[in-house]
Amino acid sequence: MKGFSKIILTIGLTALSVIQANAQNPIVRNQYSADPSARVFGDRVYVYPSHDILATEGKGRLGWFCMEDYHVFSSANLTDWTDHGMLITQNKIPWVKSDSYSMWAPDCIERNGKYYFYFPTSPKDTVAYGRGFRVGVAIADKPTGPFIPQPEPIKDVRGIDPNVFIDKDGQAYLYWSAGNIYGAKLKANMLELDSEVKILGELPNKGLKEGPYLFERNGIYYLTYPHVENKIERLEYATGDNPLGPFKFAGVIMDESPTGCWTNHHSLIEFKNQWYLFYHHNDYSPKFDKARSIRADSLFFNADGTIKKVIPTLRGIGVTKANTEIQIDRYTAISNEGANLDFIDTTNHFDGWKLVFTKPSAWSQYNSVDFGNTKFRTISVRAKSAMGGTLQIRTNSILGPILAEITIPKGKDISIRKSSVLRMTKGMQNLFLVLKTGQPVETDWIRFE
Ligand code: FUB
Repeated sequence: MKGFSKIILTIGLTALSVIQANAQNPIVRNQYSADPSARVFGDRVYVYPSHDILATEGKGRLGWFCMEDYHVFSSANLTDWTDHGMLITQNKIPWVKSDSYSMWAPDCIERNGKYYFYFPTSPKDTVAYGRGFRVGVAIADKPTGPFIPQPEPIKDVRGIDPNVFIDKDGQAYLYWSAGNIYGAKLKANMLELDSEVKILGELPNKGLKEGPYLFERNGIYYLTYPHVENKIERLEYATGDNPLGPFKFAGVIMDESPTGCWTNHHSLIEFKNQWYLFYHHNDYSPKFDKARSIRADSLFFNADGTIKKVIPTLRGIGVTKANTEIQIDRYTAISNEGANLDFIDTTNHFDGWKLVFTKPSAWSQYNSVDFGNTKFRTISVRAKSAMGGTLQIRTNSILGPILAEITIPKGKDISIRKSSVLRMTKGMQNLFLVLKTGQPVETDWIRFE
């Protein structure tokens, strides 16, 4: 899977467009991204993540989180994402230590046509502001900026992971964490606290809690947060009748990472009548879990308002058009045996992944491919096979109608092979790629033309 085909980055506050054709997990393919705070503004979803980079000698702390700025990404269809470029950077904010590399998990909210961006980081004047993290605010007229930072951090807020919620009555609340989770009312100016700080202490009292994200649905206030119940973080939630609690533990939204990514950090949104969970995982950096990537999956509620646990997928969200590169390595499901994932280029993980079929009858499933009403006549497959092999593309199931068969000749290099479509199909389809004969066959993407 290739990353962005074209990247244009300018340092500044103006919007710019970097379009990514297909989205699966992870969503951002040309840089690390973490701690996604997703928001619906108008008819688009905006995601405000942290921006992990790798520390080097003299730049950040080796082996630790390293973040110097923020980007914002947006999408109208959850498939095509635009990187609007850098929002703010550590050395352009009056109170921030310009080489702290600690621009951690942010949030953004709209009030009366203004956008308020909240971010935690280290102050330069530790006498005035103390040693730990403080939370700053930057304000813009548009969700993509330009954001103008306030000259000072918010008074009386010490900690990380700010999250803002505005209730139906217009009262705004700020939440943050510092081992525990804290909350307070915000004044209408969104810049100052308007109540005592409350520790939301009814949550499980053992193990780190951070990354609060509060929302309301059908009169229930959901306080969601990562918590170290065992050894690493899992996403949990608690519910209550009031934005400042008391909250009662209600369950787990997502289990701990099966591959050991220590942090998880999330947000939940409803967009076009479907709820989504945004979270992160160290997809591009399996050996170093402080270089993370944002993901999203659909989330569902039970009738009683409880949340169904989200099982992370590579397929993610959004519809893939049949005439785009369908990254079948971002699968919905694969066979138990004979199908393995690998990086295309082990020296450059941002080049993406390939799916290696090592056994005839091995398969992969990729859901939600839109064929519309187009009569596609050709299929292209980017693949290679050391011994040669034949792939089948089917719909509905591994035994479903065969749309195409394509033979990958014996060869050393990955290349694009074309074949005729045997059977036309229409509308939304779930596709199955099945290895008919031969092995191993390494596949990158397929595309209908
Ligand atoms: O990204 C740095 C920190 O890691 C965040 O602030 C926490 O929530 C955790 O994800």
